Amino acid sequence: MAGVSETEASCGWVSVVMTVALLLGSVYVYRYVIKMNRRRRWRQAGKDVVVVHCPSPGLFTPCVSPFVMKFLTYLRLAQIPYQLDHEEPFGQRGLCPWMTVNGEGLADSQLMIEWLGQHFHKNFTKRLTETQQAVARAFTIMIDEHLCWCLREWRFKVDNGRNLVEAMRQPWYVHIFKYFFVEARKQTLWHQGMGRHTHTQVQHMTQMDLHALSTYLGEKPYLMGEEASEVDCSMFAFLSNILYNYSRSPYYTTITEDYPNLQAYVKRVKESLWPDWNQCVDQTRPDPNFS
Ligand SMILES: N[C@@H](CCC(=O)N[C@@H](CS)C(=O)NCC(=O)O)C(=O)O
Repeated sequence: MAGVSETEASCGWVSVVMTVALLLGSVYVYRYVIKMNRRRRWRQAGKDVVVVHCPSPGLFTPCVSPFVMKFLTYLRLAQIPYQLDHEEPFGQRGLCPWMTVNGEGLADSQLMIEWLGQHFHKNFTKRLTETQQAVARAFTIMIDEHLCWCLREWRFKVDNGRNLVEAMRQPWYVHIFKYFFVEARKQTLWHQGMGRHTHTQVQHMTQMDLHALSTYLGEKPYLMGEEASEVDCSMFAFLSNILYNYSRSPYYTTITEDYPNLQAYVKRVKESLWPDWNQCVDQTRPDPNFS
């Protein structure tokens, strides 16, 4: 009798394992089919139409990610047609934004801008002198690779992601996962290095970056002179991020009180490249006339 029960028991386990394997397999196939369908749709966007993969719009900016804003601003500057996809905001390399163009995927705002610049012959930095090109390059790296981490330090270490969550429409479960997300971002800050400094030190570094931008911009309409170039896409993206999505940070106060030329710059770029700003932000925000 005992032998029969053991056989029955092992048959039971086998069925459980097979059912679980079948379920997991079905989920995998289902997800694969969905993924392939999305790619087919993106390929059908049209020749040379850029599909930008990014999160849904924020409440105050068309996207809370400054790198997405940088990329979208470039597409507008270069007048390259694009479509938005919010279903797969992170690409194969786990980076956001990424793009699909003519069926090919590419990630990293800077690499994408350089690729599109060559493909569409839209390189605005090229018309600058060699020295100006070097300055534009240095400012781009300062913004994307230094200022970016300084701002993240406030966002995650000081503010614990509160201002970020306020800038997006949130399904209820986001508040449960926020803690883990913020802790993971603090780890990233630590590994990058910025998270090892005191907030006072980071605040000083941020002020220096903003001061450098304000000084070099001076009275010019754009960072490199009379016309906008690629570096303005980074600059506009990060400064507008501070003004709209870091409203409780000391950096918001720095710009609005100490650097009126940076504030005027954001207004100018926004008016010229984002006249439809209010239609691009999440329409559920409390005040649609917020500017
Ligand atoms: N160098 C990249 C940076 C992009 C980036 O850091 N994006 C963030 C969102 S704003 C991201 O993808 N984070 C994913 C992660 O840190 O794992 C670019 O220029 O696009």
